[in-house]
Amino acid sequence: MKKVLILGGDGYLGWPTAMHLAKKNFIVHLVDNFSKRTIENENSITPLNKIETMKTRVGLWNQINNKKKLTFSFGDLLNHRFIYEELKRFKPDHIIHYAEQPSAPYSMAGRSQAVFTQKNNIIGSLNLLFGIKKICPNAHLLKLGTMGVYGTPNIEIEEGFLKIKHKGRSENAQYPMKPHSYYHCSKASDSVNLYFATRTWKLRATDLNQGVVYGIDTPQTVLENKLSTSFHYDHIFGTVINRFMVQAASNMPLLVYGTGNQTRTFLNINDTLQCVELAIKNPAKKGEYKVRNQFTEVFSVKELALLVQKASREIGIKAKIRYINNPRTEMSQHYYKPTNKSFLKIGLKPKKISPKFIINNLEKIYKLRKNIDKKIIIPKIKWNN
Ligand code: USQ
Repeated sequence: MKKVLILGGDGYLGWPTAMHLAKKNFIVHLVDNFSKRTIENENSITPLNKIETMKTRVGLWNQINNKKKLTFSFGDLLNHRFIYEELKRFKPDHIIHYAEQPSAPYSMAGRSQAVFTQKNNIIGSLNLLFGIKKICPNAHLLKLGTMGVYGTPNIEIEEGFLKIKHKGRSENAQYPMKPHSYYHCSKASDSVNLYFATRTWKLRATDLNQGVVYGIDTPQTVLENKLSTSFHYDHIFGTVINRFMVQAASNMPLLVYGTGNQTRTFLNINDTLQCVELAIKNPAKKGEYKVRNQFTEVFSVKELALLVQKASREIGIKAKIRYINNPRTEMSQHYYKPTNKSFLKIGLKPKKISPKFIINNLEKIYKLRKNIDKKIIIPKIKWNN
């Protein structure tokens, strides 16, 4: 059985990925430093549903699945000795690296948040690369990247590279990066470092340039309430579709930033699991830096608000849409044409967003509505403050 090390195992994606891969007969070990929980505490943010400690969740999973046990270590990638020890002890075949500060607004809150984000993400990943080189150079690294590294260019978005011709000569260059925030800049730096490590040390790495994830449940999180994953709707960690659904369920207007014509890529949390499994089964070769754009659909923010509004009406919720001044600096009108052909080629079957999906999620959120704290919904962080 293949061994998978999941860094960032306590998070929105890390925890469901761990259960999914354990179910698929991988031996899974998780690592986390709980830095997201620290940021939650510092900002008085709680996820919609109470999230059990890692110890409780791992213990419960192991009780239910006697033969597919998970293990967990507490530790920080900024401590290179810790991650070296983990690699030595566990000897992973694949390493899924989610262990980064994931919020664009948090990274734009001020100097110390921007510095924390870049130090945590870039140096943590660099320590990991040195660890892999020293201890397990044949392990396959799957690094969670972001579609936001590309920005919104006026040409089609390819997967990681762009063939350019200049003064009669040509080059396959890393795709030009124009990140949306200091968080997205940290992912851009990671991508440069990853590509360098595969060229120089012949490591094997896949950069998963993921779009905006939405959804609450996976087949494993619904087995028991205490196996839930952290679903955020606040202005720091909440992503747009999840926020719109919570706003509708709590009788608040759907808050569209700016004109709502800004367009992004999206995917269901279950498709994150599908993509990660496909990327493991189709690994990068030795010395290869493979980039896969990980999304299933493209929408403008306004289209999403209208989708959530329409589905809400089907169950008697009269959600309003409110266009507010955009707290971010982003293009309000732009060309946007990204490809996700590399995942489609290896078998991705997209679960597209549907009114039924939105209604199911709204009903679940409605049951938890007493937990909704409206104070943490209004955006407070401005890109330009
Ligand atoms: N937006 C609204 N209203 C809201 C929240 C967001 O109109 O209440 C708009 C934003 O202006 C933005 C878009 O929705 O144009 C997406 O914002 P988001 O907060 O859902 O997503 P973002 O900040 O881009 O970051 C999220 C994850 C990040 C991941 C990224 C993928 O937090 O970890 O890397 O999605 S991507 O957007 O493709 O870069």
